[in-house]
Amino acid sequence: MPVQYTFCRICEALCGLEITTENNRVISIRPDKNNLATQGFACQKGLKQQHIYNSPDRLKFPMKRRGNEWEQISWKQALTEIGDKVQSISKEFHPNAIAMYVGTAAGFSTLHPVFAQGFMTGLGSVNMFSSSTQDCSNKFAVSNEMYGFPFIQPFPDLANVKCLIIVGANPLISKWSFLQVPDPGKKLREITAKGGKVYIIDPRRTETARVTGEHVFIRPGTDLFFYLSFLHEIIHMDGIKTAHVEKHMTGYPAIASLAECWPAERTEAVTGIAPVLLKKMAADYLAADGAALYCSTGVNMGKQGTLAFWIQECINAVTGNLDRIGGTLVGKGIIDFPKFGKRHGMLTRKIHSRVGNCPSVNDAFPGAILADEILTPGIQQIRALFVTGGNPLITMPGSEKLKNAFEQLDLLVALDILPNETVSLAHYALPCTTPLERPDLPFIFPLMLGLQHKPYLQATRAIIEATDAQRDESSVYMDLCRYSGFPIFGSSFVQKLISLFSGKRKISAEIIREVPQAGLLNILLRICGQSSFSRLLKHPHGKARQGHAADFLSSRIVTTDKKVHLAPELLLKASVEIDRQFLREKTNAHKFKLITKRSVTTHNSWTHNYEEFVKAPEDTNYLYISPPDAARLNLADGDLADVTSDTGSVRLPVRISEDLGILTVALPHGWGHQHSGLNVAKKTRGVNVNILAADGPGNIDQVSGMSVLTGFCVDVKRSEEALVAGSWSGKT
Ligand SMILES: Nc1nc2c(c(=O)[nH]1)N[C@H]1C(S)=C(S)[C@@H](COP(=O)(O)OP(=O)(O)OC[C@H]3O[C@@H](n4cnc5c(=O)[nH]c(N)nc54)[C@H](O)[C@@H]3O)O[C@H]1N2
Ligand SMILES: Nc1nc2c(c(=O)[nH]1)N[C@H]1C(S)=C(S)[C@@H](COP(=O)(O)OP(=O)(O)OC[C@H]3O[C@@H](n4cnc5c(=O)[nH]c(N)nc54)[C@H](O)[C@@H]3O)O[C@H]1N2
Ligand code: SF4
Ligand SMILES: [Mo]
Repeated sequence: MPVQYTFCRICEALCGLEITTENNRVISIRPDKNNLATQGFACQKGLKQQHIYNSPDRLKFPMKRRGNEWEQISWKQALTEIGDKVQSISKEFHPNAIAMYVGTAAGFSTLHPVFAQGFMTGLGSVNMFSSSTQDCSNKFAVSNEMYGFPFIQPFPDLANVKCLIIVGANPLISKWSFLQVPDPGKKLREITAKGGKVYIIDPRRTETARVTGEHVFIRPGTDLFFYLSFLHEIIHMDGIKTAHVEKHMTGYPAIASLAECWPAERTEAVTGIAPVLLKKMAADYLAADGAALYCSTGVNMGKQGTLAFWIQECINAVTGNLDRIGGTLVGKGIIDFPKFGKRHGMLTRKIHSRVGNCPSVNDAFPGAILADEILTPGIQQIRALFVTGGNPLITMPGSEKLKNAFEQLDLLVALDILPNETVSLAHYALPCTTPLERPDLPFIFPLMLGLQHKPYLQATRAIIEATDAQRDESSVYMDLCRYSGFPIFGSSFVQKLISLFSGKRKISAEIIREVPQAGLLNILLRICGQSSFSRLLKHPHGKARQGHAADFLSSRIVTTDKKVHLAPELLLKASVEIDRQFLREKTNAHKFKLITKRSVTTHNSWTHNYEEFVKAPEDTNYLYISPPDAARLNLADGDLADVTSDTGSVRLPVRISEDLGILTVALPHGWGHQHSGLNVAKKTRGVNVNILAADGPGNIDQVSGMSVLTGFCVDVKRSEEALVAGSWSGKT
């Protein structure tokens, strides 16, 4: 049976896979021991992904919904009807009346997000939304201000770091974010085995904290105050590399004066971190020959995610740890992307939304205003929405309002592989190929930003062919442009050229066009000065690239004065909120706060349709609560609790866990599948946590548009409803 090598495109670890196929079917998936970077590491999701794709629920043909009934239609009918509707809405109202939401799965393909953007550019609509404002826009917004381009993201040099402080990340489960690190547990153990220090700052004693390092509890949503005190203590410990700061940075006095009011003794009241412990961490950080602070979604999704990340980056910079071996490094992609992007004005456009006047980040608006953009009357009111590789109904805040808004759309089109909750409300579902059915390169972070522990490049061909009418998204967007009467990227030349080289495929009675994906990936590689796609395929386990170097400050920073801007005006202006936030935290100190929690086999909202991943008792999400809090509320394991926020209320069973801090409850997201076309997931009992999260322009981070999905206040009480035969009503 033929064996092929590829890499997984579900999460950022991009694990090398060895896949055996027979008659165009995947027989087995094993980790590729010889993959240059991932060396035999892979997780259950990656190794069993074929079962998710082979589900009888898989979208196979374009589908049109009439009421609750779905009808199979031809591509021609789908494209004609959608194209006509796009044209009429655009003409009658405004191109901005047509919007798009790009989900995470789109980001894991090279061509999908490019062609999705090409469709929107061709259409002339600025109403782009993406999952970034649910996980990381704060990082893009800060980097744009400090380093001159959003896609400059320093990452810890794990091979050499001597003191690593991880804040709000759980790499053992998530496999890191903004850095490709397969087998994170091994990497972390290697740091401590060599005598290095690892601290994990998290409201929950996580799986990562169990592997190695010292766990430090923090009250959710207070990371900014931890960082401010850390900076304060470092200044008082004489830890600033003054000459280095003067040479490479501007704005130091402003951040020093900001940190001055926040000694560890003051912030303990909200963070719960004892001053002696915080000072010990700061001392360890300064003493280390190479140290790094790293944060991820636990910080990003909090109310102060932007300011917190800003201060983190300032600390790494002023202590001389930014751009040094053993500190944080700035990777190199296959092209100098910041320089290229800056020259071509990419991703730095500053536009504001119609509702709430919110700024765009990376040319996308905050997801949390999408419902209001649909519901607020006006010529540019959103009337049509394309959802591509995402499931906003489950993953965005204010799910109930969003559902109501989606139901009012004149046109909702979803490009997906499965009939998720968003698809259930769509007028048209367009079936797409899975990662195993398309050729590809690693996604944008490793490819263009060099966010890789070990730099290498890999290409893959399609492992199997699509069996039914599924198409890759770039082909679908090319056709959507054609039928909507405008060229992709607004360029007739590009549209004609790609069409000229497009192949043809027969599906049932129709002939459809296929974009030359490998050819386009080849052009991308060649423009970036790399060897061809077919040559790269000759390295099935990846091809090594040059190692990382500490040459960012000396030669690659793209601010106009070539210096790191420690105190950008935009962030300083936002910092006036800090005092008020501190008071709010103090006032709310007696309330429960809700945090996030991921598990190995669930990936956001979309791997719940495979029996093995959701076998009872893992057929629901649970509310994790500490033993003292559970005792106080008279809750035993399995009892039902009602969790209520200002926005909504959910009911679910509790699991008592020693790992939670006091007044902290953890609630996994991605559940609430009872109304989808996913026949396995549908039977699961979990609830959608985002019913509790608030949407709207007043509830987002004003600089980055980030939704607040962790660290917000909730009320928890024992439910009056008894658990009957393992079921409950879910939403209260
Ligand atoms: N409360 C709370 N909310 C959260 C989070 C949290 O921690 N807590 N996490 C947030 C995070 S980090 C993120 S990134 C967002 C994710 O938000 P989304 O991107 O909206 O959600 P996903 O569940 O990842 O949806 C991915 C969809 O893509 C489909 N898909 C998979 N592969 C392909 C493909 O190759 N092509 C196409 N066309 N579709 C494909 C899947 O079937 C699924 O429907 O959610 C966020 N929401
Ligand atoms: N198995 C699995 N892997 C995934 C995903 C998945 O859903 N499942 N999703 C993928 C995606 S899209 C992303 S973006 C990445 C995310 O990768 P990570 O950012 O590592 O995400 P999490 O595992 O949710 O880790 C966040 C941590 O922050 C903690 N936390 C919550 N609130 C706070 C807070 O206020 N302060 C602090 N200091 N900590 C807090 C949580 O307890 C948790 O341990 O993971 C990716 N990998
Ligand atoms: S960790 Fe799992 S899901 Fe992520 S890339 Fe590796 S195999 Fe795929
Ligand atoms: Mo994410």
